[in-house]
Amino acid sequence: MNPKRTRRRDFLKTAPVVAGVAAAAMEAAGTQAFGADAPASAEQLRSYGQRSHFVTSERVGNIGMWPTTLQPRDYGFRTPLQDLVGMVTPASLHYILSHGFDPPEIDPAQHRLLIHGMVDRPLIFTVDELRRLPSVSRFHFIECHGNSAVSGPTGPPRKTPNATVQETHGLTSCSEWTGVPLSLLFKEVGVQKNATWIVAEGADVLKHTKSIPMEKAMDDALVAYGQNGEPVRPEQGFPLRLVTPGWQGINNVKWLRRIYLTDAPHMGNMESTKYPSPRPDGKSRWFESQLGPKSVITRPSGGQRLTARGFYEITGLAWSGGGAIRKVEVSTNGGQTWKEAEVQGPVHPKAHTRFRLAWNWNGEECVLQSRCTDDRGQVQPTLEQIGKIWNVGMDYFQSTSPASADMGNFNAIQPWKITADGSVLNALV
Ligand SMILES: Nc1nc2c(c(=O)[nH]1)N[C@H]1C(S)=C(S)[C@@H](COP(=O)(O)O)O[C@H]1N2
Ligand SMILES: [Mo]
Repeated sequence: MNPKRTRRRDFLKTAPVVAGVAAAAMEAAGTQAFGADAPASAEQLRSYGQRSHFVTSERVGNIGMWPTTLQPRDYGFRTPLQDLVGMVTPASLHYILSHGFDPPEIDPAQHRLLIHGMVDRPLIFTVDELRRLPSVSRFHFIECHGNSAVSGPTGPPRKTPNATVQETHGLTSCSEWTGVPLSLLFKEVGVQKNATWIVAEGADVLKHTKSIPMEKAMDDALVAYGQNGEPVRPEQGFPLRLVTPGWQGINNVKWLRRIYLTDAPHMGNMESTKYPSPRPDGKSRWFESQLGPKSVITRPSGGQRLTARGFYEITGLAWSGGGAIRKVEVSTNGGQTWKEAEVQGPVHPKAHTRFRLAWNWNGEECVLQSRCTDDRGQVQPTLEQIGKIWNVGMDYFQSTSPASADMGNFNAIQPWKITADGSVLNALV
């Protein structure tokens, strides 16, 4: 007999229990829902759709406020990964990291992109002119390199037992980006031989700038005007943003208005002060731009509760700045043994990839975790392995010192502990 079938049938034995719980929960939710906000009018829904007003999943801004003196706004807003299905993040739930500022108000008809510096023909493009050029659409994640590491108000989420996956991993999102390859624009302006770096600048208050090596710019960078089938959202850089697939979020300059070609990195504000995050082994972290392989179980995850023993689908997301996800393994016993999870299509390079594994919870305490491998053979490390590379012990990860709170490119395997009463807790540190 097909072993897969047998397993599925075993799970179905427990189905009545699951269904019973669900029916009761639905009834409770239904009663409450009548008190919720009034739904949008049918007319409003026809002109531009909204989700059902019963759906309340939202971004949470909990990194802390900085710089408070200029504009008191949360520094970052995290994506509710626990509520997402599939591999696309709705644009309205894409995480936001704008260094504490509201998006600038930009009229796309007035907006210009200037490309100059070491070029034969400096050029200015309108958004309409860019839209006339050959375009590409590609799925890519954008992840802040501080994801899973930077502090929240209660300290680094990695050492907070009741942290949710939104808090531990919510600074990554995945969209279909549409735009013009930067290499094509560079053909138009004529790149000079000595131009080895580009400096991209945004139109925001801080004039965010980032130096990027020419090699990356020519490889797969995009000047994007589209996100998930519509114009890029204001918080994500409307009307133009740079997309640097698989590289630290900071390179994906929003409200893009200028690209300067030069022969050395520019060392702008963000790249020379907040972002080099010195490693504990004393090495600087300048231009360590590509993000490593990373995955996390989003269901069940921190703060959720298993209501009864029996069947659950374990599901989550995997991604790598190095390429496409080739394999995801899941352990339900704290890493003693691993099973290969089903990698669910579509699988795109440098994009979130959904995985899932059928699981039967026997009601006992256990630890769930996932580990991914990309198509370069890079494997997601454990916390212990990261400690070895950085030459620190586990006590380093316990500490709340600013240096350790700021560590970048943190891609450790994330364990979730299921307690006997079904609670799900962060078990990383
Ligand atoms: N112009 C501009 N671009 C920016 C930023 C910014 O503050 N201003 N933040 C950067 C950082 S640190 C990150 S992680 C990503 C976040 O992109 P998102 O807000 O679309 O998620 O944008 C990058 N691009
Ligand atoms: Mo970032």
